[in-house]
Amino acid sequence: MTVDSPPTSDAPVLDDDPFGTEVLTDPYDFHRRLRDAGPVVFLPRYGIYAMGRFEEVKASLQDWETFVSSRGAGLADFAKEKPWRPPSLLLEADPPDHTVVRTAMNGVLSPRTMRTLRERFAAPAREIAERLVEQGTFDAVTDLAEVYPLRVFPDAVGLPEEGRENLLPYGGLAFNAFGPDNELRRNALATAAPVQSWIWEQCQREHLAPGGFGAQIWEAADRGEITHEQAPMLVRSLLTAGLDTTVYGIANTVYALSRFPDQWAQIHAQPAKAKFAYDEALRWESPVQTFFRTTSRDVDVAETTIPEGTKVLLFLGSANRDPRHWGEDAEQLDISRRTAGHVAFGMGIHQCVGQPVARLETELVLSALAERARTIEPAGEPTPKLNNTLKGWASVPVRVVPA
Ligand code: OVM
Repeated sequence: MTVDSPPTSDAPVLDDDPFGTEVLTDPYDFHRRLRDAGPVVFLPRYGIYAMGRFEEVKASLQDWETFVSSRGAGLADFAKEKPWRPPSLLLEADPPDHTVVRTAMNGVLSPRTMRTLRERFAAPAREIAERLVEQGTFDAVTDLAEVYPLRVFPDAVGLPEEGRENLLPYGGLAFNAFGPDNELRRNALATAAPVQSWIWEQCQREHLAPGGFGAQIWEAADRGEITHEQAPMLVRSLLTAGLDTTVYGIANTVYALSRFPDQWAQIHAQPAKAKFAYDEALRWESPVQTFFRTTSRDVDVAETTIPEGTKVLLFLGSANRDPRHWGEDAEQLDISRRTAGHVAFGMGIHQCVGQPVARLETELVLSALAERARTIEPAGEPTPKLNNTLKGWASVPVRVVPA
């Protein structure tokens, strides 16, 4: 093949744009067609391969030697184009480099750290839930999902108060930047410079309060687990991936439960079931819909040979609804389902390192709400929020009836 010939493949082909408004707004019909077309599908629009079935998505996530991350987790191939920012040492790295920083990060975001945070995270969760239930009608995004993580997470990192309004835009930017050069990505990058420079400044040691995740990362450098050059980059990972993800996760969970009243009834009766509701909601509407990998060699998947150096788009959100794995009721929200193995947090060596924090936040705020609200129902049309990677809502009006 010459450089100018159109990319071709004998794999099944879909002409859809997975980053177009239609699919980003409501991806589920496309997911179905993607899964039904085959285990691996060619998308000529971008000259990439895509996988939407659970089995192949999971296998690819686990095979980090073939499906590498060091060439970027977005459409851009770092072997061919300059990344929009210095690559993440975690997300956009392979072993052995990845292993060292990941081990240090696991230490900071450990179960032991979570135990020390539980009480500090619980009080604001109760306070917010109480106020919203009293209010009766509220927006699950702007009054809850964007409020609670911002109350607890920046303090847990040890950030200064000033400039925190940059955090959500930066996360939105980073997740849009995984996509193609479309309007979402261009608009996000156009206004990025001041946000980026604020973020990088906060990653430096002098801005990070003692005891927080940020200071603990720097202490790991003092102990020689990582270098002092790596420390601010790992703080940057926290600031990139630690906030939007939980905002979308909480909003999507409340959205899901407000559409399945019998499932809310179960967590109202037993608020300890909030953690099962969270996993099932993440499966049902995964905040992180897609990640790319790049092939490090020619690899056969089913009947198709994917050539070396090809971008492969893995549809986490589609794998999580694949009836081949989850059964014919995959599109139903059922908090009693065995959700273990869902790929909403990824799978394998890159599986979300912040997962314990996300779980702590969501379980606390959801159980606080479930205790106080007997029912929850839609109180108006939700407004989608479009992002090249994240699936979620700008607004989800709901009404609750106090217990
Ligand atoms: C990072 C990172 C990790 C996971 C997701 C992500 C923007 C970023 O290390 O910066 O999305």
